[in-house]
Amino acid sequence: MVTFAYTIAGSEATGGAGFQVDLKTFHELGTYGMGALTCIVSFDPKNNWAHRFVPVDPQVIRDQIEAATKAQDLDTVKIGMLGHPETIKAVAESLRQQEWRNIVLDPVLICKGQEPGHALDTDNALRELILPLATVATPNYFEACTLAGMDSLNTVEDLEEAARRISALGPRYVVVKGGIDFPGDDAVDVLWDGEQATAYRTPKIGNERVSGAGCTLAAAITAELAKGTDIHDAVRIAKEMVTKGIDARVSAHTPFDTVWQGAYSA
Ligand code: PXL
Repeated sequence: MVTFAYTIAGSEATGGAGFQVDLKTFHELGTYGMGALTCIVSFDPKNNWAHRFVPVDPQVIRDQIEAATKAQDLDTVKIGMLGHPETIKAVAESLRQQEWRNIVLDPVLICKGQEPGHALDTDNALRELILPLATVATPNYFEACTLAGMDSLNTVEDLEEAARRISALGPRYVVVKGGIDFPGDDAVDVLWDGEQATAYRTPKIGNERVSGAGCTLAAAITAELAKGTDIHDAVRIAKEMVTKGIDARVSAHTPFDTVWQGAYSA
């Protein structure tokens, strides 16, 4: 039987992040990927690869979600970049049309190239309308600080505290990704499962950001949860996939290398 994994996310035209990464990850983990586009990001090579951002019309987002959810009985969805308050309203409304077993929110907050005023509205709308619907949230260092109201995360206990605080805003499970901003030699992710925290550690691979790592992690958790994998195993598998994908990263003319999802099964 085929397992479906669904994403509601933005296109990043170079293939390094967003919707493209979600579909590649879903496929790599043996699920049938489907999705709705929320926005189109085209980096500008003439301007330091700055983000050019175009939101998709909210009605077109509703239409896409209607088409997919009527075509298949979907129960697991990943939410990636939304980027605009009207987008967030449309997605929240569409999500409330049916029951979901898993709503995995990668709380992509600000994106370079967006206006700060806009970003604040977007952050607030995400916190108010989407976070309470999520069953899993996967904030990175910056997003965890913002959502948890903490200035910095310096210890594993800080990662746990941030995860607990974000869980209180809605999602039962929270994975805080320490990434390269977290001090030390390890890339540390902490899962709060509502009762206890589990830390997942791998040695950092270099000290440069790799594009698509966060998208890959959240999409892999989504695919695994869709297949019925327990959250602890889902996070472990997802981290393994990201680690292999960073090890085998693809370089580009953009400022960042990107994760190679195909390295997982290769
Ligand atoms: O990595 C965050 C992200 C998610 N989705 C889209 C993006 C980016 C970053 O560039 O463009 C569409």
